[in-house]
Amino acid sequence: MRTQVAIIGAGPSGLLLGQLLTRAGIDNIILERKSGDYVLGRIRAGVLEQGMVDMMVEAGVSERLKAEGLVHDGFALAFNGRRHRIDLHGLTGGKTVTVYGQTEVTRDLMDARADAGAVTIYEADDVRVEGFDGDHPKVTFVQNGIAQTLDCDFIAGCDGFHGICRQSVPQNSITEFERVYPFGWLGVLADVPPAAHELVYANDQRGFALCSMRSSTRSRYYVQVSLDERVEDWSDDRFYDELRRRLPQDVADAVVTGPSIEKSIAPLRSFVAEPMRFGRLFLAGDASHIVPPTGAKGLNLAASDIRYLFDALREHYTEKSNAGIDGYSHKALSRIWKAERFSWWMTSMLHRFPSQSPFEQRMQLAELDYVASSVAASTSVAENYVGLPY
Ligand code: RFL
Ligand code: PHB
Repeated sequence: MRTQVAIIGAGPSGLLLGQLLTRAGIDNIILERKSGDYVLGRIRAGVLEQGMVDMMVEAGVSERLKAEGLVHDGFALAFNGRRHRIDLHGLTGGKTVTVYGQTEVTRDLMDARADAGAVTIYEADDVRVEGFDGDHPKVTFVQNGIAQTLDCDFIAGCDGFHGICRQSVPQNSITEFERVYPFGWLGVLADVPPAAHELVYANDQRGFALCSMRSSTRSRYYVQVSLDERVEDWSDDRFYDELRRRLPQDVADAVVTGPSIEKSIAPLRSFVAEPMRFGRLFLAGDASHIVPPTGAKGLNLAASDIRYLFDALREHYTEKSNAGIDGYSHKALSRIWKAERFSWWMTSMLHRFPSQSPFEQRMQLAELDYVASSVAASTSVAENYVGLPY
């Protein structure tokens, strides 16, 4: 088998890159370890920056996003019995975010790929990437018990945090930076109308809580939990009780309860691997960096990586220039580190840390009070939340 770009992973990064390449006439094959249904079953991100929405338009997959996505002009920070609205639209000269689930993004991209007749090999086992330091990289894998080889010009490692691409790079050519947080998020998805029209991020004595949504009839809620909590110990009733206790009274009163259709605990981590290019292997998305979800940046960073990577590959094939390829890692990382900073800062400001002293708690509240009382500070939050320019 041969293709121009071998893409490892059919998450949002791999599918978006594949769709853009296919539309530009650049041949690509995606290899995915799981089944398509399994990938679609993961409930993850819900907030898209304008830059990501624009890329979905460019990829020709924005019809449902435009019809069903909810445009949000602001969100609320709740703390110490108060609420402060970050007016995204007003503070950024008209920018907004769009609430549209990662599951839907993935579904739209999978459907478009199928329509275009581009190849995705699901349930590909034992995927290995080789020869990327020379001119003839290849990917080997096992399909239905049969060993296969895919020769290619480039390999795009879009295989997420636990993927094999990053792990295939010699240890002395990669540097990793990491912070693991001493808590996780317990998330519930339920077919009930959202408690508030806009997202509410709450800093409470009992821990962080977030009210989010997928549509006017589907809510997504999270509460901070310690890492030894087990999802089996959280009945829906226990979850809603805990959520309500952490929210401002009027929001708590507006929470409509209903059976959860998904419930899971996600650990929180900040992580960056540098660089993102190793000869003819590129890393993109969660394969090269992780942010805690508090800033709603993970999926959006995957999209900005693909912006730079797609432009670089298109330049290589259509303009015979390697400038984009040579600049990819530096360009992507400078945006990534700023999103890492924002996500770390939002996480630090909004969660209860087990080791937190009374002084540190006061510092959190002072920080929130400052954001709420300063247009400059609110503007900084808003411009990061809507997404820094590509
Ligand atoms: P993915 O989605 O992990 O996809 C990687 C794919 O690669 C496959 N794979 C392999 N395939 C072949 N061979 C191998 N050896 C392979 N190893 C792995 C995997 O099966 C998978 O299909 O990475 P990608 O595409 O880079 O996308 C990244 C996003 O999924 C992620 O950043 C976001 O979900 C993060 N995130 C959020 N991001 C936002 O921008 N806004 C949000 O509101 C937001 N909320 C969240 C989140 C992530 C969460 N969790 C559970 C981690 C909320 C949560 C709870
Ligand atoms: C979500 O809806 O899943 C969501 C929204 C905002 C975040 C994180 C997750 O910051």
